[in-house]
Amino acid sequence: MVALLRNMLLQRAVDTRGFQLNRQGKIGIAMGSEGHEAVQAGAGMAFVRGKDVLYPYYRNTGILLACGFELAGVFRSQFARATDTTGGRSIINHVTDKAKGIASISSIIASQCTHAVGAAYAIMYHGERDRAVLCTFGEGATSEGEWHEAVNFAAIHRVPVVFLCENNQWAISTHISKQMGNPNVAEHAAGYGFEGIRIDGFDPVAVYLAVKRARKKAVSGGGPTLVEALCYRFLSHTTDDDERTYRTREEVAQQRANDPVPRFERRLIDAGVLTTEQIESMRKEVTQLVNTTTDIVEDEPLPAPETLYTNVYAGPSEPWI
Ligand SMILES: Cc1ncc(C[n+]2csc(CCOP(=O)(O)OP(=O)(O)O)c2C)c(N)n1
Repeated sequence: MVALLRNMLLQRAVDTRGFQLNRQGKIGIAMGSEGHEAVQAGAGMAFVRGKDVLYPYYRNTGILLACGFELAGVFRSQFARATDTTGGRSIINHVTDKAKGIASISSIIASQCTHAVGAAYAIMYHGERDRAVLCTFGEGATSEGEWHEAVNFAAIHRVPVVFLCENNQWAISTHISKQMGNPNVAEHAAGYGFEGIRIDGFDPVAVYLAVKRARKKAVSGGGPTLVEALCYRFLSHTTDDDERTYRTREEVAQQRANDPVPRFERRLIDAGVLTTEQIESMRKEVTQLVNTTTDIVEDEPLPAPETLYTNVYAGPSEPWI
């Protein structure tokens, strides 16, 4: 419970810093995940380090951190430094860490779903029993053909994958009502013949338990599960977007009233797990960590101009799985 809260506080501190750095003109763009903290902390905790493979999407800093990705790596990507896992050549958050089972993020919405299913098929093909793939995406991704191809293939071949939909109701300015005829994403799984469940994405424990159960099913040959976690994006899609142009202040305020971070803090205080003072000192600790890390990474070198064409064309490569 304490680790879940720490991850949630860290996500929020990273988010806040990203938006500040962008406004200071230090980074090109920032993508906030405020409102997704509980989904990401819970799902990350269900991920088994050293075994599982994560196919994340761009709004997943929290899951990356919860799966063991280095905090400095997040800022190396934001600052586009040479030390970044892509050598400072990708758009922010498109990091990767093969040793930790964190696959590279693809900007093409839903393309990670086919990649994830391919990786899960490889795990099955090699007869590996206690490994699963966690594949995350927003509800907007479910309108893409590639999403349907991925879930269909996964269902037919019963591959060990957990699909986690972070349903925040908005795909940039497109509301879910303009995205699908049936706004219950979990129910879409039934059409493909596998289980879909809908959970409260503002509750990290509910997410942890659902993803953990789906993982257990996946590794024991039970095939995929679609976990739909209901959450909300409190900030703009990115710093290049202005959410005030397409949604009402009332709607945002209503969702804010249910903010997963203070809600989980209150739960831990009420249960006697932590005191208000302990939470405050944890908040200070993560903020300090973010400040120090930002300073260190900012001083790291930018990619050298002569590396401009490095990794542009595929060379010899090793398979992920
Ligand atoms: C195939 C494709 N179409 C459109 C885009 C542009 N785009 C980037 S993010 C985004 C919204 C996706 O929304 P959703 O999947 O709900 O995730 P969220 O950002 O809300 O977490 C779109 C349309 C893209 N990157 N790829």
